[in-house]
Amino acid sequence: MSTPQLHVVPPAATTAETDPAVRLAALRALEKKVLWLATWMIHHANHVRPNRDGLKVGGHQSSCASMVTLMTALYFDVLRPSDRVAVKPHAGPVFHAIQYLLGEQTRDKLERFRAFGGVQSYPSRTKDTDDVDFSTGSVGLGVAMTAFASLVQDYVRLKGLAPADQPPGRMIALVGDAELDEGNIHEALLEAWKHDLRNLWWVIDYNRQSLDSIVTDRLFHRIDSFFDNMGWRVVTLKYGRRLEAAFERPGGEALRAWIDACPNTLYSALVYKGGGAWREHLIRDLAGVNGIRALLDEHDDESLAALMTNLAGHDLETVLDAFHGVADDRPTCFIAYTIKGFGLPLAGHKDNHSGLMNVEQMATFRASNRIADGAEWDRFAGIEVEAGELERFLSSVPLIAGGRRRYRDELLPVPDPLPCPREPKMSTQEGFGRILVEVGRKGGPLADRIVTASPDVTITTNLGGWVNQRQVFDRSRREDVFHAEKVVSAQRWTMSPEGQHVELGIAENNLFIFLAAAGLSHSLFGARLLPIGVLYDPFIQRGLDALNYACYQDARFMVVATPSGVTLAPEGGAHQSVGSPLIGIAQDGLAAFEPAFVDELAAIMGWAFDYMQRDGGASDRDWLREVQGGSVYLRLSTRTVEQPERELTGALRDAILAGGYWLKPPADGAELAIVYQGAVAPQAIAAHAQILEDVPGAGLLAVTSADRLDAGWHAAQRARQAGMTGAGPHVEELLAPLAGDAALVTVIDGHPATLGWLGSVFGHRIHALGVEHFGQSGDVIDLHRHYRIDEEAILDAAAAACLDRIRR
Ligand SMILES: Cc1ncc(C[n+]2csc(CCOP(=O)(O)OP(=O)(O)O)c2C)c(N)n1
Ligand SMILES: [Mg+2]
Repeated sequence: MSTPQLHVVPPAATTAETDPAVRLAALRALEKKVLWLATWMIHHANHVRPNRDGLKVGGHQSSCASMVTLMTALYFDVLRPSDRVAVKPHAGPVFHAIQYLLGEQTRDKLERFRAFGGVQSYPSRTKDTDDVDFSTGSVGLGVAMTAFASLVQDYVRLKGLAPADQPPGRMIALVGDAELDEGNIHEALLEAWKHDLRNLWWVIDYNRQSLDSIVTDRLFHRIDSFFDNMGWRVVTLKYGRRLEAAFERPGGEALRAWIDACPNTLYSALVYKGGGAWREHLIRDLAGVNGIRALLDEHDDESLAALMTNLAGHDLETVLDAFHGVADDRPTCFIAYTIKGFGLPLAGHKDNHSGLMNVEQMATFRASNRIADGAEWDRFAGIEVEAGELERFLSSVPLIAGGRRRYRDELLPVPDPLPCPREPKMSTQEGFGRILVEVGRKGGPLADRIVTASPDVTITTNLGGWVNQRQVFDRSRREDVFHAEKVVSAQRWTMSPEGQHVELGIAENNLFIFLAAAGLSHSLFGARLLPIGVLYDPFIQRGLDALNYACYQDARFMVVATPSGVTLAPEGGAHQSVGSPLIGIAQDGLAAFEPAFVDELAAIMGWAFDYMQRDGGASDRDWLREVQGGSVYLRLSTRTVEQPERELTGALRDAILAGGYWLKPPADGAELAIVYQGAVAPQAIAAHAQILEDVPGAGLLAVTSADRLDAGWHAAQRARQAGMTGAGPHVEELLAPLAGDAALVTVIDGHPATLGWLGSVFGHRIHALGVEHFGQSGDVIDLHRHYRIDEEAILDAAAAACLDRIRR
């Protein structure tokens, strides 16, 4: 097994300032300033800015204070342009204060923290305008994102896709300690170990507080050991320099032992109560220890409190030394002991998570920061270092030295049309696998930039052919032992840096976070990838928050979910998806399709590869995201379906992409139409043929995307409200030939509400068939009958619709 050499990140460069004392003084001043600005930003939003709706604006002054030292050290000194950081969501104001000091954020936005158009509640790549690398908010996801970003960085670097002059960066998560309760972090940790990831730092803000309470004392040992188990270096930053010096004095060992043994709850309570309380407890417990009395006598209450809270996570020099001390690419976890609310009167109180300083507390804090009235936003007010010197220091910060950190890459041409396999009968799942194999066989830039990934369902989703052709990605080269031993198998998987398939363990969260990272590769690493994630449709829900997270960051990817619905029949019960078409409609940033035929699928995939690369920026006029682009969800099936013999005309292709077309057009003024989406096409076709005997003008509408039809309809309505009278949505065009009082019988292997809304477009009567209950095992015939989505059910609904019309 050989491991190709990735460049190791060189030891972190420090700021250009060479005099360590000057540098430290500048960093100390900035640390103080950052705490002030973050605290003030939240205070201003809650107590100064007019409040129009009576709701508490909120913000997390204590969570911010906890991270100020760590983030000051990183952003103003340790980070380099290639590094990427996921900031703990509740430290958003700290991040934006730093950006403001670096000249990357405006005062106006800070003043509008959590207001419309201002700084977002939690760091957002898409909604904030400063240099957010990864969005955070739903705790745990940003942390995992750094692991998959590291994987993607390796992927593009080992293939030589990243710009040659760009050194590798460290993917850094600033983690709240309670975030470690989120299972997705542990899933990611295991996957990171399997992929032997490098250049990954997780900095844990170990303030031993969550939202509700103080975390258990024993947690530290667990944290330490599970990172250690995964091969990470663990650097524990426990005590600051002042406390370490005190431990060297007579009685120091006893003092250390006392703090080490102090329960988190008591430590927090004493932090909150202050010097007098520390003194009382130390006298009670250590009075007889030689040296303690002298130590207490030398400190007044204020300096005793400062000493006892001198944890390493608030000790700038210790933090800097620790970060600069890591010079290799081994994944490293820094456990930094901190105090939630450090430096604020909220410090240590167990209820401080949502606590806000009151006006009096703020006045005292302002005085201690020497900030005059009206100078609250002044970058240099109250700072002890001379402004010019600080300005010079700021302009030499390595992170901003290279300019813009959002990269671009060229667009990949998409063959038009994509190759489409021709068989009399096929399933969309089979079609998908074969289209991909054909794309791979033709080769070229598009094929080379496709990266597939699957959570252990590569073979069962028909991706095996593509993987045989393009092989599995791994940082190391590993032969396929079964193949080498001449064991017959349809799969031949050699692993190497050239491979284009990322095989993941069975954790759908990881799949979606991988797609988030790979789908941002153009922006993060300057190398465009076209990621395709393949999973079983029902398990989208397992990773739904991560899917939402990926879309929220505007990552670009294709999700292929197959098989789906009750049509996967014998697999049965819990494996059947009901609500996923509604997810497809509701999920922002994701265009959802459910084709019935493989030629439709090929057209959609060709469009999707282009759509995934569009980057026209968001605009009010682009409600369908035609210019902006987005990600794509394909809901496919294992059901073998007779394929239509046809060549797609341009008009038909456009209709497929807009969401639907008449497979059998209705007569003008027709009183009935059958409308289907996806794998139920055969029974819709059969029922329609029968209905024609009684209702000769009835139409048969093929919906390829309820999502696009719905989005187009809403977009057109909004456009018309805005005065653009010519805006006509595709769905109106489709339904226009029908009589005003016509009935629509809709059918889908999924929730009936997916198509039920079609009745609202022109007020047509609707009979919506679909699945509303948990599935069970059976064959397709039994299950379609049971859930009333078979031919008979369609005929019954059509008959009811016609009777209904007569009765009216
Ligand atoms: C998935 C998710 N669940 C719940 C929350 C609500 N929440 C926000 S912060 C938090 C606790 C954070 O504690 P920790 O990570 O230790 O950060 P600290 O505030 O102590 O710095 C919770 C439960 C959330 N943001 N995301
Ligand atoms: Mg915490």
